[in-house]
Amino acid sequence: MEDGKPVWAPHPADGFQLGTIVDIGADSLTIEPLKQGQKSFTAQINQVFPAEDDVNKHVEDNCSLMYLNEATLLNNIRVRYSKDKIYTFVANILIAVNPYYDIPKLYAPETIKQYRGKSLGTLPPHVYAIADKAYRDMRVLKMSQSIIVSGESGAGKTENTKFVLRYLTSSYGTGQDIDERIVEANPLLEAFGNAKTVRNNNSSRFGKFVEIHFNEKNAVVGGFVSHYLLEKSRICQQSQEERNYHIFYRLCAGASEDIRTKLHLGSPDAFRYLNRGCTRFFANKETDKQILQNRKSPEYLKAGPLKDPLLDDQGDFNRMCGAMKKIGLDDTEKLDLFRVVAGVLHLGNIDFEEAGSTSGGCTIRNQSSQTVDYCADLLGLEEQDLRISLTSRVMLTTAGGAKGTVIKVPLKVEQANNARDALAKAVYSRLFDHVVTRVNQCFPFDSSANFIGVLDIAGFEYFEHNSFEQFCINYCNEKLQQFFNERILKEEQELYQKEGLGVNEVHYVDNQDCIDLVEAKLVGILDILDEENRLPQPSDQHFTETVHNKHRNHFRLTVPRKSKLQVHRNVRDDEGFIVRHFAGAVCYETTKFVEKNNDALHMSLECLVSESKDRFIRELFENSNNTKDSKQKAGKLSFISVGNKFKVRTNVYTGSSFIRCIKPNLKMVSHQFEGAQILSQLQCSGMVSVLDLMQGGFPSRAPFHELYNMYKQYMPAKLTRLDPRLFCKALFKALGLNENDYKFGLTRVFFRPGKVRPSDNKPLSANTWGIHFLRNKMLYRA
Ligand code: AD9
Ligand code: MG
Repeated sequence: MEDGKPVWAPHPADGFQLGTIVDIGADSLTIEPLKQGQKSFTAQINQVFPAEDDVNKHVEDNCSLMYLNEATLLNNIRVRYSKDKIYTFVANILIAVNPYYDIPKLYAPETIKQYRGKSLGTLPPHVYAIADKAYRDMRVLKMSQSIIVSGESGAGKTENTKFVLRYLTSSYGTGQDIDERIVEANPLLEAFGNAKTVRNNNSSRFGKFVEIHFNEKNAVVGGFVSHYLLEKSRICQQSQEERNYHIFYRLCAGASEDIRTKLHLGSPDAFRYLNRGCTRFFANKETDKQILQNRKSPEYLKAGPLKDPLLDDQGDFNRMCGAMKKIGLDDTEKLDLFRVVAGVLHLGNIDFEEAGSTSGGCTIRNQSSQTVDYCADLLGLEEQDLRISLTSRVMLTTAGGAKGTVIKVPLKVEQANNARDALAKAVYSRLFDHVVTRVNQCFPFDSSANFIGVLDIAGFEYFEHNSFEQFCINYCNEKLQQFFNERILKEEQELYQKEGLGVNEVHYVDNQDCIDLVEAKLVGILDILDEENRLPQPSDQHFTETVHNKHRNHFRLTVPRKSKLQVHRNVRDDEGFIVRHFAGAVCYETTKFVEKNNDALHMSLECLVSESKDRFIRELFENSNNTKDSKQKAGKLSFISVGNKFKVRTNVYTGSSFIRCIKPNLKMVSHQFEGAQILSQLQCSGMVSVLDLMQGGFPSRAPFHELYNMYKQYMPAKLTRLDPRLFCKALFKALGLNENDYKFGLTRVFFRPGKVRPSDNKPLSANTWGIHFLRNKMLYRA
């Protein structure tokens, strides 16, 4: 950072601001902002970064900037975003900023055609460029590829995933039904697995890995979707201003009169599972406020207080039905799905009250009588069986030495509420599993040569209160971060070493210890939790104490009382733990960890549904190993570990590309760039470590043999007799390249960052011209 040259210094809202250094202290700098009328301030030396000469200029590949640091990256993304250029490369990694509006032609069929078969870097950065690279790599290397899409809630992961699927099926499909089905499966999955949250009106509450399979000739033959961890708690309760899964509201809003009558549907606010979390949605709009005030208005009566002005449930219902038809679901199948959805809604309306007798048990309230009828009818159950199963539990007793006697234990009101909710969660999550299975039947394939998989899972989550769901999601992100570190940082450094470049090592935080803390055999948190679930009387408290006891003094684990935040300090040590993740420390409150880790139902409920008169309901439960298990252990609560199902195997991904999605602002609006918050996303996603590596290293490179093949025809015959490495040396001399800007490895040549920047207003030096020339002529990335 030279005297008087502008630098980027921290700014609380924008991330960075331009200034000049006016004084240098021991470990801090005094900065005078360039903006008129602002006061000087001090900043730590390691938070101040050199700025590019022209801060209004932007580049497609961030690596072609002169200075690679978090400030120049943020500025480059900012300038590009202001021009609707939402995609930017950092070498092979694609950064995608959510525009929150449809940019004209960005995803048009013509654009798809343009990107087909083009090398990375020849056209502007785009999600299509990444999709095409994955395809070409698959074809050339004959190896399956994966694209890992990450970012926080609302950053655009699901939308970009859909663009990848659409691109691959329309560019490399066979033009048959199957291509469309792969795309049309999404509205169905989203109807059942997405919901409105405060962060995203269409938030995916499950993770998915979508594979598109190709035959020997590299044409699309089919697809396969795997899903991870549907958020079950949402089925029974939602936070303020959040909703349950879309399907519930859509069905209420869009079903025909005939179906409404059959399923006894009313407005969404008539159902407990829909009307508890979300008090009202009429957020800011004046018109919506007016509608809300006039509770007798036709709009209000039709929509009910749960109508979200931002969502069109009725229109979405029709679109969803269209998608169902396209993927081949007939009316019977459709009605099967709707019947279960309605059954869950009615189940939620069943209320209990204390029984008058001395048994300590409870009964179903009189007012709920009809609801019980509806629910039993829709789920194919005997009404009396449903009543009994919800208010009592079958247990095995060993009392009086009479081993194995089955007794019925009455449930208290609270226990019956829990049983009802557990049944609702089990039925709905099985229904979701079924939807995924059914979707997979829509694009079957006999055999495939390779696939391209796209991973779309929730990014790192950190709320005021964090529970089991956040624990699983963050663990999964920890694994992905490790995979990213290994793929990008470790491999890059190993390559430098192998090629003998003598580049200083870049340190990044290895998070293996954090992963071990969660998944290690026996002592890992997931195994401790499983062990707890197997105890006769498991408790969250005992589980939490075991975690602390087993990992005293673990660098990654600490007690809530040591938190910097008051809200976490209020959590007792036996009610939670803090894990230091790569992206920050998170305090997990362990209440309900044991319950949430168990996918099994009480025996009585399990038997009830698995013996339903309704074939469809029976099948939902037959297909799970749950039933068999619970029958074997009659009377005992069977245990099916949720946490272990969630253990991620990142090493199965072969060749892989990364898309880092960025949410530009919290308001979810277009044209608003909140610098500080974007910077923190870039830091969390590991992009900053990548830049450090690139700044000290050589982000662009080309194998000698490629350069040789490309240029031999232009060179005198004498030169072409040289071996490719010597040939390249001669070529570079001929082009007049500066020796500081590149390095010869054993098999390829590497270029320094910032040396390939074409300039608009300055004539290209021989050196820049030479590299620029090479860059345009060759596939410059290995
Ligand atoms: V979550 O973790 O599932 O809560 P995502 O998946 O990261 O989240 P999503 O893809 O659902 O976010 O994007 C959120 C919203 O942003 C979408 O519903 C769109 O309205 C909007 N969006 C995202 N990407 C684009 C885009 N490329 N163009 C236009 C977009 N709008
Ligand atoms: Mg999503």
